[in-house]
Amino acid sequence: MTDLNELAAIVDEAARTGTAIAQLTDAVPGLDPAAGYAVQQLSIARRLERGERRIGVKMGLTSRAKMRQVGVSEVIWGRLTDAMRIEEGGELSLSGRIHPRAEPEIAFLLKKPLAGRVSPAEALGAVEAVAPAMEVIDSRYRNFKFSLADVVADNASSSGIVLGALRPAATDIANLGMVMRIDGQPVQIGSSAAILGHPLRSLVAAARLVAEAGETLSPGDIVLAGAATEAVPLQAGRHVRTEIQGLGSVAFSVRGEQP
Ligand code: 0L1
Ligand code: MG
Repeated sequence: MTDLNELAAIVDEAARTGTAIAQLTDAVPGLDPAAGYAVQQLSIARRLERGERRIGVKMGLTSRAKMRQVGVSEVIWGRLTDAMRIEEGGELSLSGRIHPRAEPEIAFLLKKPLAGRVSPAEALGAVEAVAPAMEVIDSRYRNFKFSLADVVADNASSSGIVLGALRPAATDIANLGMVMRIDGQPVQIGSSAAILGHPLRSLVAAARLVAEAGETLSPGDIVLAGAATEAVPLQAGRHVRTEIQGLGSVAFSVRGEQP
């Protein structure tokens, strides 16, 4: 029988030390997505035991561009902790990261609990504010290659999040132009409509998926809605900035000298 605790220790250690590992499914071909979520939960529990604090959840693979990029075609979710926060305008350290990529996102800040099957209107009623955001993903698997169960076990590749200024929840986020630039050059251009047709649908899906795991989204939680475009590899010394029409911008620099 597979020891899920052992698998959780493997992905946790890979994330903690920035060490690439083989896919868990190479050794455990029968690992399914449900077991992957169990591994994720156990690996995050290890982070919480080390003193990290849960701050919300991320939704992953919420756009066709993302699904195409990694060859997995299901929306997934992962857990966010305070150790993943990058200060707006601050620096991302490459230390402890393997092959990080950035992607443009929209974030929700919640003011009410949310869980289970909810309508978009109910989901919106739980939102305190929205913000431009970027996620830094860093699959712990060699060459960013994984199956659905692998990526779920690896906390949906989460590694860092940066949030811009909060905007009122009533801001229309249905179809906002998004441009991500590296050193001023556009590297990804998209629309918030690429996020499941409307980013609010991602919050609806988050409420359903956390409830399936016996959890609730809580007041004060951040929910990253998922990327509108493909993710872009990061290198030392680069400046990364995303502008979202009507929402403002969010930026960070990657620490170090340009190669
Ligand atoms: O946030 C995301 O969409 C990432 C989900 C995991 C797949 C990947 O590593 O790109
Ligand atoms: Mg993402």
